[in-house]
Amino acid sequence: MNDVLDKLAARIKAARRLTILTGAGVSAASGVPTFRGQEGLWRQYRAEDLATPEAFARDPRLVWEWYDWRRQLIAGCRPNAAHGVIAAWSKRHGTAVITQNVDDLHLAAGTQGLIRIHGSIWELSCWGRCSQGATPWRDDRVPLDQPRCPHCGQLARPAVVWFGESLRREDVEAATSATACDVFLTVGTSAIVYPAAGLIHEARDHGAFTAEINLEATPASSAVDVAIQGAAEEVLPAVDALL
Ligand code: BJW
Ligand code: ZN
Repeated sequence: MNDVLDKLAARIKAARRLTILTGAGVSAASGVPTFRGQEGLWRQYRAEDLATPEAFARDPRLVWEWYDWRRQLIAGCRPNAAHGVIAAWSKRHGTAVITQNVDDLHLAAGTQGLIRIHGSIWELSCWGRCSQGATPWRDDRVPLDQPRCPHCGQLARPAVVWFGESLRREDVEAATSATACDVFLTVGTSAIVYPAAGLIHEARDHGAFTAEINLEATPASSAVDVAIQGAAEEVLPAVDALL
C-alpha cells in the first residue's frame, strides 16, 4: 500500500496539471448516503427510478419527497478530511476538480474552480422551462414542500441532471478540457454513469497518469495506472502527508 501511495504522491508533486473527479464516496464519511448498493435505497426505490424526468412527470410529489429527505439530511452534514485535502489541492495552480456530487460539500470545504457536472441539490429551476425560470436559483429552505417557480408559478424542480438529460454545455467543455492533464485522479465513484465515467478514459488517451481511490473495485480499476482500495477520507490525507 505504501508503495502506491508514494507513487501517486510523486506523480502529483511533479504534475503541472492535476484533475480530480469525485463521486458520492467522497461524501460518505460526512453521512451523505451513496447511490448504489443497499445503502442507496430510499424506501423501496433505487436512484435510477427517481432521478429521471419521467419519474418527476409521473409523480412530482414522490420525487420531491426524496429530494426533501436528502436536503434535510445533507443540511446536517459537514465536509470530511477528503473534502479538506481536495480543497487544499484545488488552490494549487493547474488543479481542476470535477464533481458528480450535488451536495455542495466541496464548496463548503473551500474548493476553488469546482465543476459541478450534475448540478446542485440547493438550486431549483422551472419544470415548465419558462424563460426566466430556466436559470437555476438557490433555495436552501428545509423542509421544502412542492416549491413553485417565482417567475411563472409552475412547479419547480431540483436543478440537478437526471438520467437522459444533457449536462450543461459549459460544464462538459470545462470537464473535457480538464482531461488534458498530467495526473487524473478519480475518487469515490462507481464509474458507471456517463459522461463522467468517460473522462477517465479521455484523460488516459491524453497521456495522463490515472489513479483511482475507492473502497472497492470498479469498471475503471482495470483501466487506471494505480487503483487504491481504501477510504477517501483516509487515503487522501495519507497522500497529502507525502507531498
Ligand atoms: C467510497 C467510500 C469512501 C463509498 N471512500 N470510496 C454511455 C454508455 C452507457 C449509458 C450512457 C452513456 N452515455 C449516457 C448514458 C446514459 C446515462 C448513463 O450513464 N447510464 C448508466 C447508468 C449506464 N447517462 C445520462 O443519462 C447522463 N446524460 C447524458 O449523457 O446526456 C446525453 C444523453 C442523453 C440521453 C441518452 C444518451 C445520452 C446524465 C447522468 C445524470 C446522473 N444523475 C445522477 C443524479 C443527480 C441528481 C441527484 O443527486 O439526485 O447523478 S444519478 C447518480 O449517479 C448521481 C451521481 O452523481 C451519479 C454517479 O454516482 P456515484 O457518485 O458514482 O455514486 P455511487 O453510489 O454509484 O458510487 C459510490 C462509490 O463510492 C462506490 O463505488 C463505493 O465503493 C465508493 N465509496 N464510500 C472511497 N469512504
Ligand atoms: Zn417558471
